[in-house]
Amino acid sequence: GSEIATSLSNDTVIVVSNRQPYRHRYQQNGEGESTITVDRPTGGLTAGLDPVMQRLNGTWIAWGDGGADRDTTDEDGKLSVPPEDPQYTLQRLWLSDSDVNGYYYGYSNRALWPLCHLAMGNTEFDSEQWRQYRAVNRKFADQVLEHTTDDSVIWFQDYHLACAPQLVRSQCSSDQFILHFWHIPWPPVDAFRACPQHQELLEGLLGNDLIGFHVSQYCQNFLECVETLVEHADVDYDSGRICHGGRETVVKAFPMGVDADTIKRQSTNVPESMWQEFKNEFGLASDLRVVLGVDRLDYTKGIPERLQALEHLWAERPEWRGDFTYVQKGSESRSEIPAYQQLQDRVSTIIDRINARFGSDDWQPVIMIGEKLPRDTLCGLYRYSDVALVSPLRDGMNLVAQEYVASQIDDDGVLVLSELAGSHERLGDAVISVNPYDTEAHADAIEQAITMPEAERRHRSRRLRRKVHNNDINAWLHDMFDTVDQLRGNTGS
Ligand code: GDG
Repeated sequence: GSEIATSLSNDTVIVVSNRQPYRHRYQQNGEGESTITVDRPTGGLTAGLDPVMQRLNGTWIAWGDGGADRDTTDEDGKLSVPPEDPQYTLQRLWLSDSDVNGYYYGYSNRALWPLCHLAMGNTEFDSEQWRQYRAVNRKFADQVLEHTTDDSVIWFQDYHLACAPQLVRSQCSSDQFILHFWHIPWPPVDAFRACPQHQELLEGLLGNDLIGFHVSQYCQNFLECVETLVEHADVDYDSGRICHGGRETVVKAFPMGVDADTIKRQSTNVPESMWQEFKNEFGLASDLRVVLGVDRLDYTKGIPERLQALEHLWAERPEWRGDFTYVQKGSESRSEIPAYQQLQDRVSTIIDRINARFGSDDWQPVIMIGEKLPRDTLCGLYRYSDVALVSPLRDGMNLVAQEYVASQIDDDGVLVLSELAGSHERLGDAVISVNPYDTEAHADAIEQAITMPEAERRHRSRRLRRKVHNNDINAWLHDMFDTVDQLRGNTGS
């Protein structure tokens, strides 16, 4: 890998996230004995950041979950990782069931997640959950302070930790640099002000020296929230600088990328025979075309809207019945929360209806795959599918769209992408754009994708792949750490 931020010396970087990069699990073997296995980081941020942390020998603080996690760490929750070749410290933080219910399934995912995605109907503001959210943020902040040295760079991840930066800031000197990457959208001020805790959330985040969002619109929204809702804050929109309480916070867009080279290699290594086996396993005829969707089962991903567009297409244009099957790779997510159970039920109902309405003895219109697939199988699915449908109603970035592009080593797949996903900002001019709420236009877009001539598919795919490779996860990390260097007064390299 290439060098990142040469001015960062060893032991200075502290990453703080809800999810940990290595998770231990007990597993029963054939003889009924239990052994401990470790889950490696897969995909997205953890996979991109893990090699950087290995080089920098830093510390990663995260929620440690379950008995096997406890049994693999020392008394203080410390573990050197990767387990077989220790390079940096994983500091696990223990939470009670009540903490997890209040902080994670409560305030994070019933208040902040729907609020930031403008799903106001799913938003609950519960003051007890808020207290638990703040208390858990305090626990994270205390752990950070335990590990902080004079020149630490402390990097918070995401919406689970909005209060922690200010809690850390108020107890350490200004030599430490605190940054935060917010992985989901930031809502416009008119929506955000509905949150009873808006003031504390903004003040928590203003403990950071730098806040990153995926796209400039979220930065703009955040700056407007600060200007409107925080007293005595000066906002400069052009530079993204906020002055408050004698300190400065910079807000900047860092559109996240994927590990494009690894995805390319993985999809190259998947033989055509694997694809035939996959089709056999799921009862798909060998000459049937496949249209693909890959999502967590989340109400922000626009899955019912996508299924309705497909239903509309098969109803209005029967010539497409039997031409392709839609494969929905949908992993269950946050099932403890009623809105997620409702979404799962709704998706199943629509799929059953479509299959009953159009299916025949030798063709099933929609197939649902619930199990988590290994990374290389997923890359194979991306590579050999004819079309991918990515139709969120709102999405911070959406990495599936970029992963699909990076897997198109034969340059023949077509991506239909929602205008409401962050990734549309970069990929928009080479995909088929869609407003997922407009069922007829959505159906037209799917038809356009399945009928696109080969020359146009190749042309678009090459352009998309270039964008995704030029703006991969390493470019993102570089960009972020370069900005940290500049703001700390180093020129970096
Ligand atoms: C949040 C923001 C932002 C899915 N199924 C399987 C599997 N996946 C992997 C995908 C992809 C990841 O899950 C999903 O990432 P997304 O970006 O699409 O969506 P969120 O989970 O909502 O992520 C989002 C992201 O944070 C990063 O900032 O882009 O906007 O909402 O990597 O590949 N991976 C495997 N098997 C599966 O079955 N191995």
